[in-house]
Order: sequence, then C-alpha cells, then structure tokens
Amino acid sequence: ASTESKKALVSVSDKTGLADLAKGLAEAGYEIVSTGGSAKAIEAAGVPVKSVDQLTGFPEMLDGRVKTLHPGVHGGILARRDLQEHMDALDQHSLALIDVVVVNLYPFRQTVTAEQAPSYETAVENIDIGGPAMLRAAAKNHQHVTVVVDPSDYSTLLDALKSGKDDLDFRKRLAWKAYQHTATYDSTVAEWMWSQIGGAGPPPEMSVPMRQVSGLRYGENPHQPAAFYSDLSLAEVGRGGIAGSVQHHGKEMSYNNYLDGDAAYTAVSDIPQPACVVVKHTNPCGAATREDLLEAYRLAVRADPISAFGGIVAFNRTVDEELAAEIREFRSPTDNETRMFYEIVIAPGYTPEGLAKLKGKSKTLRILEAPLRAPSGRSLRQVAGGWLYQEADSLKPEEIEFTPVSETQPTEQQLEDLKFAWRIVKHVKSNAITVAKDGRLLGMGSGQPNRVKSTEIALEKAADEAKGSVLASDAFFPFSWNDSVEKACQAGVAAIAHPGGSMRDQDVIDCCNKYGVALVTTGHRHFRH
Ligand code: 93A
Repeated sequence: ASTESKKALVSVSDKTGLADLAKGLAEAGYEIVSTGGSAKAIEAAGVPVKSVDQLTGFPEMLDGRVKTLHPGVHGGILARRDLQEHMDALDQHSLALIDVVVVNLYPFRQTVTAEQAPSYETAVENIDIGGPAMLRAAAKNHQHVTVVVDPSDYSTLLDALKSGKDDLDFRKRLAWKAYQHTATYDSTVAEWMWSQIGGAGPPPEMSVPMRQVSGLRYGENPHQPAAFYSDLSLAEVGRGGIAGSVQHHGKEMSYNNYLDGDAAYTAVSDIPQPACVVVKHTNPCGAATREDLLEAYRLAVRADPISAFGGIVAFNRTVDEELAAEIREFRSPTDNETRMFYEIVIAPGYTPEGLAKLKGKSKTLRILEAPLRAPSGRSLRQVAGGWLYQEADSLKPEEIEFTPVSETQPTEQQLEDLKFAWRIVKHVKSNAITVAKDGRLLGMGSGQPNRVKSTEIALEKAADEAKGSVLASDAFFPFSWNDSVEKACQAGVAAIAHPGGSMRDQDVIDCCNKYGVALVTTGHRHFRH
C-alpha cells in the first residue's frame, strides 16, 4: 500500500457541515476523496479534493448507481493493516488505504414520506446501495478505520483525529452507530416494499426502527432502568400522539407518565366534539364533551375527583387563559380545601396567556403539547419472547349500528349518550362498564375479572346520578338475572348498550323489558386487555 498521506472518503447526501468537515480533515493532514456532488461542495469550500474515479480509475456509471462499488474503494477500506498478505495484495493492485469513511445515505425515508408522494421509480432510485456498503465495510474494519454516518459527529471526529484520541473504543462506538443506521435504513426500505406489494396486515417478518427520545430515570419502579423511544416506522408518519409531544414545563416525564399520558391523549383524540378526558393508571376516570372546554373540564373532574387527583388531564382543543386559570385554581369537589393536583396536562395547543397561566400552577406540573392522535393502523404489544400484532381498534360509534332490541325505545338524547358511553368504554380496560349522561362520564368500572363487579363499581361511582343515565358494556352480558343488567336497571339506568350475541341475549332483553329500560345492541365489542 502506498505510504502517501492518509485518506478520508467522503460521500454524503446531507451536506450539512460538509465544508467545515472538509477543512478540518485537510488540516488534520487527510487527503479527501469524494463522489460527484460531495466533491463539488468540498471544492466550492476551497478544500482540495480528489474524485473517486481518480482513485479507482473507473468512472461513475449507470446514472450514479455505481459510484463507489469498486475494489479501489472497498479494498482500501477492508484491508487488514496487521496482515502482510492484505498489504501486499493492495500493492499488487496499486490500491490505496482508506482510513476514514464519512457517508450518509440517500434520503429514502424523506422521499417516501414527502407530502407529494414520489413515483415508484423515484422511490427506488433513492435506495442507497453504495453508501451502506461503505458504511458496513468501514464498520467491520473498525480496528483500522473510522466511520462516521451522522453530521452531528463531525466535530467529535475532527477533535479525535487532531488529538490522536481516535482510539479503538471511539471507533467501535462509531461502528455500532453505522450498523444501527444501515439496519434502520433497510427496515424502512423493507416496510415500504411491503406496502408496495399490497402487503396489508402483519408481515411475516418485521423490524421496527426506533430512536431514543429520552432516557428515563427509571421504569414502572425505581429499580428498573428505562428509556422512551419513538417509532420511526412509515406506518407512524403523521399519526401524532404522545411520542411527538413537546414539553413546555414541569418535571421530567417518567415511564408511567408516558403510559398514562398516552392513554389519556389517545382517548381524547377519539372524541370529535371539544372534550376533556382524565386518566388514572391508563383508565379514563373522567370524561366530558361540551362546546365550552372549561365546562367539559369541570364535569370530567367531577366524575371521580378522588381518582382525578394526581391524574392526567387531556384536551382535544386549545387551552386558553380562562381554562388554564380554572385548572390552576380548581379545588377538589370533595374537599374544598385542596387544589387539584395533576401529573400532566396535555393538549394540541395553548394560547400564550393560557400557557403562562398554567405554568404558574406548580413547578412540577408537566405541560405537554402534541398533535392529536390519528387512529393508528396497527398495534404491537410485547409478551415474553414475542410481540402481538393487531390492527388497532379504530372503530367509532359512527360506524356502528345501534339497534334497539327492547320494548322501550331509547330517546334521541339517550342514543347520543349511549354513543358517548360507547366511545369511552373502548378506552377502559376490560371488563369495562361506563355510565354516562349528557355527554359526561358519571362512573366507570375497569379491569375487574368479572363484569358484575365492574358494573357495581361504575354504578357506585355514578351514585344518585345513575337515575336516568345510560350504561355501556364493552362485551355482552353473559347472564342477566341478579347480575349486571338487573343491578343497572334497579339503580335507575334508563338505557343500556352491549354488543349482543350471547346465548342469554333473550334474558337480557326480558330483564330490560321488566324494568322498562331501553336496550340496544352494537354488534361489536371493544375488549381491551
Ligand atoms: O447509487 S448508489 O447506491 N451507488 C454507489 O455506488 C454509491 N456510492 C455512494 N449511491 C452511492 N453513494 C451515495 O451517494 C452515498 O451514500 C451518498 O448518499 C451519495 C453522495 O453522492 P454525491 O456525493 O454525488 O452527492
């Protein structure tokens, strides 16, 4: 191998920081070799640069599809400097060593997610082949070669090269980063290909590219290390939700904050009218819709003030000053001494005055702003040693037939209330029961292993207000007499919605007829385990 100056190969689509990088490399004594567009930019910055074809003696061809795919590049990257045979082989073919490789790839992800969808051909042309090959080669030979894929690492690279601190640990870390990058890149291409071959639903193999948004102090409990990642899958583009949130104020987000914040924001995003949802431990314990968001907030908290204390408050409209003031000062309806305390307020926006007012509530209150969550196309959940995939439950009451099956017909208002109760019951852990009236939740029973208990809890919370209310059940009632249905009727519930389809459906109908309660079936269930 030649004993000329050390070589850096630079081939980047993202030209951010390129001029400074080139200057720095030249100062550190590197000869720069570069592909077409990168070479032009380096030249324009007044730094001497050689083109790849000067190195390989072979021109770029096939519209740039073959630029660096040549032994003159890959031999120079992959040769083991500690093996005489490798060095001799380079000499024999007059190839030079390449010591530093700086590459970032054709912007495939940006191309296929652009507002103006690209043609199939354009997308394919944006699949980078030569770049990943160089990154993988340089990363493999990290014993001898330094690889950089991220422009934010340029200054660290230059510092290390100049100070001689480009040691093995440094190169290993950069090699890890390069492999992580090519893996993410290829999983994006694979996901896009799956969509192009009409692959709806679960692909037989899948990798989910993720990027750490933040390290977390701990997981559900203090002895569990944890971090939060955003899902970079194409399936997530433009769907909003908590992963894209901005925190304006307050204590650092915790693992449980993300979990509960997500539950609250997903639920409130599901409601078309202005609404407030209060969540505790992933379950909505308060919810209300009102034209006036402030009124919705008051009613949502009132459903269960004890549970709302320390909960998450989510809105689906902008929070203004008046509402912020109310959130700040609102006292517990059960104990007028105490101001309500919340972990998080989350909304799609705040007026400047609203935000300023809310910040004054406490130092710790986390104030988040995030685009509303669009119904997600898929859902992934972890089990030991695997993942469960399903299409997310994005069924809305508008898409469901509410069919009266009792002698008593539901009134217009009751039907509206049933739809509201139905919208909320979907977000409650099974067995889920919601009791509602006038577009507000009065009580809910969640997560009980038997439906009777969930019903009792929901009715107990609704208390006197259960009279004239409506009740929704996320799945059908398996029995009737002396169980959920009769308890609801006796408590004064005026209308009930359940999926229907049980062998005991007729018993349920008979029970409602006995009490003059309106019963509707939805034909759909909303299990949430
Ligand atoms: O079309 S490629 O897959 N074929 C190649 O041989 C090749 N070598 C580098 N794309 C290739 N590249 C990519 O070109 C790099 O990964 C980089 O993203 C881009 C830089 O091109 P330019 O310097 O002409 O802007």
